[in-house]
Amino acid sequence: MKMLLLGQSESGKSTTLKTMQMAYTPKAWAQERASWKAVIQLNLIRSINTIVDALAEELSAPQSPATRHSLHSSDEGHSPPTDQLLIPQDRRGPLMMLRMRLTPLRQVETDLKMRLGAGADEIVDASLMSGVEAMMATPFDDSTYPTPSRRFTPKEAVVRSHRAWKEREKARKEKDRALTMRPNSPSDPRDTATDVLVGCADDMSALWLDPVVRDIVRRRRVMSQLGDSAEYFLTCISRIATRDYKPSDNDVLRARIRTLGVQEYNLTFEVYDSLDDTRGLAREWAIYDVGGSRTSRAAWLPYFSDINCILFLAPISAFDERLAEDKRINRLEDSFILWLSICKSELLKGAIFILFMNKCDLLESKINAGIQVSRYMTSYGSRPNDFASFSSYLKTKFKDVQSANSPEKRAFYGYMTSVVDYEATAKTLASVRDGIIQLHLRDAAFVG
Ligand SMILES: Nc1nc2c(ncn2[C@@H]2O[C@H](COP(=O)(O)OP(=O)(O)OP(=O)(O)O)[C@@H](O)[C@H]2O)c(=O)[nH]1
Ligand SMILES: [Mg+2]
Repeated sequence: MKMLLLGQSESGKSTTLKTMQMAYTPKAWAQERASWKAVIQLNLIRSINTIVDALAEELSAPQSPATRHSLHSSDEGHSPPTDQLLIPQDRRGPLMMLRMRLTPLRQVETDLKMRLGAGADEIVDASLMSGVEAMMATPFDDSTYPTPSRRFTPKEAVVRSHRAWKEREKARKEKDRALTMRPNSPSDPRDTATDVLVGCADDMSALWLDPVVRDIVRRRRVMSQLGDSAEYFLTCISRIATRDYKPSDNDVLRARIRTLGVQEYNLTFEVYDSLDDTRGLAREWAIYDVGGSRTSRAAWLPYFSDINCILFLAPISAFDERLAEDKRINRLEDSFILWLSICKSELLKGAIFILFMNKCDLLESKINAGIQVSRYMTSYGSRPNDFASFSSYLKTKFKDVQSANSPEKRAFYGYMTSVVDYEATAKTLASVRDGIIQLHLRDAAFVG
């Protein structure tokens, strides 16, 4: 069975793949889990450095008129209305010191990025720099490229270069193990990232918990620049910034590293129901995980030709967000453009389609926080601003797009998911997998 994971960047494709690895190849996964430590450390450090940047800007910014006024009043001997100060006078010194003590994290961020390769950098807004073609929403459209051929894509190079970080991290872990097996051996002398993190643990917690810093983070909307897992890692500082930290499955599901190109995973299921498995359908799956940004989508087409199943992820919490690679485009709109194009693809007409309307947990939080959907999606009109109404509206919309654009009649299989929830996702995936196998067997019997 061949499955292709599709969807825009940060839709949750790689996270879904990790769930499959955890559920179906647990022994192989146990070997891989530790290699995610560096990614998690980088995710945490990047968040801390971004918060420090915001703090630094506020510390060096000219005082606001209200602040100037209050300082002036203070000069004249009146007590300043400190609630008007962005950073109260008595907190400036301690926060400057805190900032200085966190400086070593800059070098660690650079080093970890070097170690992990290009995927460690999030994509930046390229809309003003690159040509129009590079930023097309669907450069894989059948009509755009007549004859797909994997020979002409740099697949091998891309796969190798992307996998490289995992292989390097695994090799590092092996070396660490050999080193620490020696009697009286100190901890790995090369692991300066962990050393610095451990040294900065208390200051990182102090920064994250500081009410003044919290206020800066809120006012400057820092969390929205940081991706969906930043808060998770920031609330786990004391657990992660320790010398013997070992990533848990939940940590790995939250860890973010961008996928470059197309990655092929051959999963031989260690755990599977035997069903009717005479042809190994339930056992051997090739899964292709792609990079989802607009700059990566031209590489998808060669993988369309002999695929059995498309698992499409649409992060529905992103109704109020814009694409990282092109800030002019609303993310939900981009998901619909992608979905339409995938549905109408002639090359994919024989494939089973599964849709995950993902990040439901984040959608629920946004709606509970009072964010109005209709401000961002005018077609939603005056419908109720609650999770159930909006999610069912979207489900109908995705279904309508599919039935209006598929070259042949095809069943709609749509699921509401939060793929960082392992238990729920594993259950959904199990029923998806059984369904795919049964459909495949039925079609094979029909054809044969
Ligand atoms: N809260 C929450 N976070 C999620 C969910 N799905 C994915 N994430 C997080 O979103 C981030 C991006 O997920 P990825 O799986 O890396 O996204 P991707 O689709 O592979 O992105 P590209 O490789 O850039 O195409 C990760 O930090 C995930 O942990 C979800 O349902 N809820
Ligand atoms: Mg990915």
